[in-house]
Amino acid sequence: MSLDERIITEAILETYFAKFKSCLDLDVAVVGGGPSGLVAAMFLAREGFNVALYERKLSLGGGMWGGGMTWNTIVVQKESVRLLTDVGVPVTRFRDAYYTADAVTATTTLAAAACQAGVKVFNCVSVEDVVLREADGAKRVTGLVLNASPVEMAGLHVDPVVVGARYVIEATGHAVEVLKTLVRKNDVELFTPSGGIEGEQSMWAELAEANTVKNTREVFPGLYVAGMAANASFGSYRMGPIFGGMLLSGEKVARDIACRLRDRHERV
Ligand code: 48F
Repeated sequence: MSLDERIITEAILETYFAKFKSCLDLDVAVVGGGPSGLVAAMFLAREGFNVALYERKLSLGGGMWGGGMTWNTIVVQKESVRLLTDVGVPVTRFRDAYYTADAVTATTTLAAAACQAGVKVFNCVSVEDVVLREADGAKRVTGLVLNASPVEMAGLHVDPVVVGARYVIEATGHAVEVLKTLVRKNDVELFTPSGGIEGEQSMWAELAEANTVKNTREVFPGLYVAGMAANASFGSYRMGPIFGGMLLSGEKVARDIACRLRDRHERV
């Protein structure tokens, strides 16, 4: 077969920008492709919602690749095992309610499951801000401000572009970047005890895991937090290389947002 490099370029341009264009008016925009973001996006896409996931790095998976201290095994507790086995990740019982999985298999399989569910993934894209709108005296997050990660990394002065979303899920992990930007730039009060970002506390795996799921909720109109970002927002502990809470958090945020979207569609 003869090859024309111009057609290869055209194929990339047309296909990529058709995907981008189909995401200008999203049901849900997920920021961060770690375990919580991947699971959330996968469940919402399976429900038929228009879901995009934006990840700063080239690779999806966030902090899951390296297990603990680069030893690439992850631990999950019994109640979250089904979220791995359902997508085909082999899980082994270690002792009592502690189970292990290969970190690379878990990461790649969850990423593949999200893609196959229909999530539109934009890797190498950084979320640098949100879109805010005010109606009837109440502010709401209505979209995301995006830039190419290499632009951000090089510190180039290039303006971003914008997509709209009915709901945004912040799943950026410890950094809780989107919320920090929202609070820094705007006079807003969050649905947290202090009205601001409560901040992450030191290691306490048991409480942290339970609280990750409890803290997975709307933190500002239109903006949900999931995964480690939930504990950083509402103020709880870190948990280290146990990942059940991250997976359950992704499932919970997807369920909550799906309910609200369905309610909205029914009422329209
Ligand atoms: O940190 P990360 O894996 O988030 P998570 O789903 O899981 C946390 C665990 O990995 C671990 C833990 C114990 O289980 O505490 O840390 O809460 O993934 C967050 C992803 O978000 C990306 C980042 O590159 C990472 O892959 N990210 C962060 N900020 C942005 C972003 C941003 N502004 N724009 C796009 N992606």
